[in-house]
Amino acid sequence: MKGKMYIGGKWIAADSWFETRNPSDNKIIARFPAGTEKHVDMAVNAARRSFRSWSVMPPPKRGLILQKIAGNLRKDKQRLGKILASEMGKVLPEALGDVQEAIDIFEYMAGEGRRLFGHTTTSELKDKFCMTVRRPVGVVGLITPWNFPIAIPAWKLAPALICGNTVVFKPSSDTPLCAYELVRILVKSGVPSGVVNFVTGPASSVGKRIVTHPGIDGLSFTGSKETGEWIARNAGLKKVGLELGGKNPIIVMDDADLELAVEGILWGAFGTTGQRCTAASRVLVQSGIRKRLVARLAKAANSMNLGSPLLKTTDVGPLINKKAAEKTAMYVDIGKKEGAKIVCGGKGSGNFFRPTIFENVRPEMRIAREEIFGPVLSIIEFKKPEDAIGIANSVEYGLSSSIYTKSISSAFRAIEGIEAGITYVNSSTIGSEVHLPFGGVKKTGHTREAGITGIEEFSYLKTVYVDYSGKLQKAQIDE
Ligand code: UN1
Repeated sequence: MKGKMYIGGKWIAADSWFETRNPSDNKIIARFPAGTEKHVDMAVNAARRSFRSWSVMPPPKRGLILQKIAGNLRKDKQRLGKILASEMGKVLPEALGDVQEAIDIFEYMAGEGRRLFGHTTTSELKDKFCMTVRRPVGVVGLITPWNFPIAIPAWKLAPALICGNTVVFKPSSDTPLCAYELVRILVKSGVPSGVVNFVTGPASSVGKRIVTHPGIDGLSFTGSKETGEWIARNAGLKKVGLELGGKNPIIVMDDADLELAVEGILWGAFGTTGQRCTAASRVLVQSGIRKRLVARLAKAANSMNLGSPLLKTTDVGPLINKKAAEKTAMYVDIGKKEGAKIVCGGKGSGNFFRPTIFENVRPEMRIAREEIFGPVLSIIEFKKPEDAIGIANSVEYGLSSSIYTKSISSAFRAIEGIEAGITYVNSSTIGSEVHLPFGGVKKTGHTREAGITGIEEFSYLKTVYVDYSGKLQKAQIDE
């Protein structure tokens, strides 16, 4: 199968192609055009030309198109789920969840078309009215990762579109097929020509040009910290949204419900093969429950089945590609050299890697600080409750976090003390819902996506003063 780019309402190819493969068996699934700077320029021009007509369309009308997108995604959910599982490698129930997250955000944002609230307020002067209204940022560049190849583009497209922006969208080169299928649904649902432009190709040409393009007003990127830092240095004065890495802790207190904690840890650490920025990669466990917890985790992790994401018997799918498998293996070596003890896993084959748990991990070890983005969990022991918060905060990231406890005060201490954008109580670190803000602090970036904050990311507030006094009134000067 040969995919296409979509620019100015036309499906187009480029001079050369790249391949997208099934990470389970490395077979080629499709070929996509290797776009260039020239294609980005064409896409920006098309987005610019379509901006006026799209941005003046009443938002509830744009909302109707978003509703159609949600409906068409729902009709196609099973087919899309299978494509997603094959191209990205997450197990089918999770792949269907990825599509569902896209449906949810399009539905939520369709409703925003009838809100897009600003504020009204008072004036210090008579016969004067003050308010704020929301305006679109302009042409926005969306650069998305492979780990949520339909949901994350949707998280960005839905708010961008409802706010009246036009879009240049570059998907990860590991999952262009999922993105292509999403764009086809957008087109089928009535998104007008030029409003969404889809450019596939390498980060070094397409991505760079989007980040530095003078005709782009806003950027939204989800991906690695390194790329995020590069974007922050090179985007100039664009409105930039960054969603970067995580090293998310689960704190397990002595009084935790052990069964519940075990389930949540396995789900957070090994769901999506550990390839979520919200993945639980550290467990901070209190001394009294440590032995029992580790034994239970090791037993359960050892019995997890690796295999094709399409099989019902599979618990853990492959990593996205060879590089990711090598990176995971490298960190396992680093962990061993640092003196941590492997309690299960530690091995891989092809792009598959067994769920791996290290114990005797100290907070200063690299495996406890750096984002591995694979199925590797570090277990760190603590004694006093207050030590847990300190260890949780000892990394440079701050995306998600969790605490398992029966004590209300321990839960609230964690909510207050952990430096992270998200804290779960008695639940894992993954599984955000689209109507709540999603994002982090520290080197995760400070953007909030989804929910009402998705609207904030893709709009600006214009302050409006209406003076109906019929005379020049001077703020701060007139009595
Ligand atoms: C990500 O890994 O980049 O909360 C996003 C979650 C998902 C989104 C993860 N809803 O785990």
